[in-house]
Amino acid sequence: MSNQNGTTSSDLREAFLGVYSVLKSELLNDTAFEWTDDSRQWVERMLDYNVRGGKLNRGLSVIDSYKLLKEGKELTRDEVFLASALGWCIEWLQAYFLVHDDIMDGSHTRRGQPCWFRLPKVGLIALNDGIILRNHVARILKKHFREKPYYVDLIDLFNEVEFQTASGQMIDLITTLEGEKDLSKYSLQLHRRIVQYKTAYYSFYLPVACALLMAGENLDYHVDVKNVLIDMGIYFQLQDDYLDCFGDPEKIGKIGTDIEDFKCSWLVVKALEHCNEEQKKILFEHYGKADAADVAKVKELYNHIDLKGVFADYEDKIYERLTSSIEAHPSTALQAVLKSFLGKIYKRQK
Ligand code: DMA
Ligand code: MG
Ligand code: MG
Ligand code: MG
Repeated sequence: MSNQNGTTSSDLREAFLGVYSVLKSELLNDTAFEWTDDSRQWVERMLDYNVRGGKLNRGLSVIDSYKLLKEGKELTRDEVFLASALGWCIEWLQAYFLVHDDIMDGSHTRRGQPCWFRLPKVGLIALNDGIILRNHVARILKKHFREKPYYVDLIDLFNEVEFQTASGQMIDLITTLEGEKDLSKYSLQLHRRIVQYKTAYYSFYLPVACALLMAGENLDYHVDVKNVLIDMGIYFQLQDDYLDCFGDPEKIGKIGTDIEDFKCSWLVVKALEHCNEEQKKILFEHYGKADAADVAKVKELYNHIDLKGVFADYEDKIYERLTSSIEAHPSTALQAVLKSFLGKIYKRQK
């Protein structure tokens, strides 16, 4: 994804990538485990496959945000390392969620390659790999932040956000249960609840909260920043829902499964709003079926009612609304943090 504000200079990006190698090597030499060549190779391959290779937006946002909070003051090497390590903790956490999400969603590809669990040698070992990824976060935090005054707050932050995300995943999944497939229960309100929990906290609030803690701030005083970030996260997941159906798989690196999976996607909620009775029947008949012909019917209907146009209008409105809430914020440093986030996702294609 392009960084329209150019806030992460290429050397910060390079420093960030360098920290990955340091963290990986520490984890592969963790003395709490008696390593063998096999086990070390497994973890290394698992990390390179699942942690690297995303857009790294969430991870890079921590340094970006920290730098903006410091209002342009040059960061020390130590600060760059620590902000990068926190950024990587978010990337690790996300890798854990995605490895499990792809199993639960029955997905085939992720980041332009087969989902980890689809590899013949991996299969359901991927479940345990997910748990290891989550444990790595705690180990990175312990190694590098144990002596910091904000260590307890960091641990608590990661725990809270993990709980919120897992709860969001739960409601995303239980709304699709076989035998209870009833489109009429799908509403914008339900959609908002799902995406706020499954995406917004870990993708948007977490990076900024990490930067704030590193800068010595008390998160209780930043509820308004949190609210704007959650709205931005909801907008981001709405784009994810849109791209699941209309995005270019080459660009987004994954093939959508929301229609097959009977997901409470923003698209189906909006379709229900714009359909006449006859079109609704088509939707009820074909939504949530694995067959390509059923999926095609649903997509044809989406085109018929011009959901792309509905989305484009909505996107403009959200952008305006978010911009004005950002501009209402008293701190210019925090305004810059929030604007940088918004600039990175507005009209994204991947
Ligand atoms: C993603 O929801 C949420 C988490 C916590 C991974 P999703 O299934 O829509 O994501 P994707 O489209 O990337 O599979
Ligand atoms: Mg998924
Ligand atoms: Mg999912
Ligand atoms: Mg999706």
